[in-house]
Amino acid sequence: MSMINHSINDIHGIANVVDLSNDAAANVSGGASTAKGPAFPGEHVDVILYSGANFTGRRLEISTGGDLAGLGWANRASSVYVPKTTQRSWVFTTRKDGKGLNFTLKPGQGYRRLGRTFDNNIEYTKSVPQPGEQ
Ligand SMILES: [Ca+2]
Repeated sequence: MSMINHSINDIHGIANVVDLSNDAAANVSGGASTAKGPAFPGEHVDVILYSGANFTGRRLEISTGGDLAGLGWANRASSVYVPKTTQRSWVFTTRKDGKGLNFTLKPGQGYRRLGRTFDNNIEYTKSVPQPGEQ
């Protein structure tokens, strides 16, 4: 357990944790023309996975969690975003059974660049209650 915690802390240290809930969202979506910034679809999209860092490359919009291999997205995401319209937090794990190393994003949060533990290494995602919910 201590090793897992250490790894997650390490990831937070090297990854850019991006809180897109406020002005940062506008900055990202209006950023470099080469980057496809996060869309804000607002309807039936809970999570957006991007094959490249900085919300670039191919994107996968999902609203139902599970094994990403079935969508052709196992070990592929390099940046992730949970739109602020999403009602729950989402957990991302390195194993397709939902175990292994993991991190959680609240609505409006994303990772511009996943650290080495998670880059191209997410196999499963699911929604989880927000803190304080049952
Ligand atoms: Ca990738």
